[in-house]
Amino acid sequence: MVALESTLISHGLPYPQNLEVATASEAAVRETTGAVPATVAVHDGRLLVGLDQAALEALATAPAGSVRKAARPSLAVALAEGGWAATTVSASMIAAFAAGIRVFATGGIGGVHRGALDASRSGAPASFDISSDLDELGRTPMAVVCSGPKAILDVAATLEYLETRGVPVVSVGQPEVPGFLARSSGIASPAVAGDIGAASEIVAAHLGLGLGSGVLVCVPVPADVALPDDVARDAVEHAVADAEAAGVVGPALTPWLLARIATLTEGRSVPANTALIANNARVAASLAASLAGRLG
Ligand code: PSU
Ligand code: MN
Repeated sequence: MVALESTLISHGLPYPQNLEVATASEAAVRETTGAVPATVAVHDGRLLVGLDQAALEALATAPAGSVRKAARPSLAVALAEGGWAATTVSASMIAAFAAGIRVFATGGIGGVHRGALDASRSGAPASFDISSDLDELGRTPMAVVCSGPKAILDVAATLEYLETRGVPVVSVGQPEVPGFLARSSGIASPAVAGDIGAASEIVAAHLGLGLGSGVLVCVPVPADVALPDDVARDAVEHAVADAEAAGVVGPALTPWLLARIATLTEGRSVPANTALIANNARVAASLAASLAGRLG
């Protein structure tokens, strides 16, 4: 089984690309013989692990603002209030782990936002905005396949936080941590695996230790759709400055930045984002296949 999240459907990408990528990710998992996808969401008080096509469509086409974003701290509210909620990495990990799933795929994880730890250039105080995705990785023992922390973040601080919380970060096929929409973040990866087989050895060893934490497996965006490093960096710098000027904070910040980057790159970020998500689902399925029968 490979779990998939739903916030990227409802909050991360525009329609119809969000529905296309949700469908393509499920299909990408099924390319591996025996692998089964399970997209996670909340509906009318129930935590769903596995959505049918009608549910994916409901999430993808819901009017803006009508679907909650459920993370570890907001999951109870989402369950109690009814209706649809999309689950972030943290809430999806909770649900998937409870269902016995040990491999999960997303686009880019949340992390330490820029300006979380120190005052910004414009004088705004430190926001302390650190995604609950990071603590979830520190406490839920499963493999999370992504294309690195989202480039909108303070990637170096995010990696330090993961180290503190005991989360191995393994980049596949390159010495640098992937840069989400770009191939490289420019930061050396704490650990490197030559291929998925080598990554699965590390995942099996880590989960076998019973330390309680998860492991982050980072796969770069496919080269044919990757944004050039400088284009990605420029768009991120501008988007972060614009968010600060617009006063966007809290759970709204990540969706706002992703939408702003799409505008600033004249839509070029969207094919990169959708391709990396489906590719990560494909990689997660082959990781799950090589782990099958090896985890307790
Ligand atoms: N990856 C993407 N697009 C997204 C997200 C991840 O390619 O929209 C979502 C994930 O659900 C992640 C969330 O858990 O953004 C992080 O939000 P926050 O920074 O508010 O914790
Ligand atoms: Mn946050």
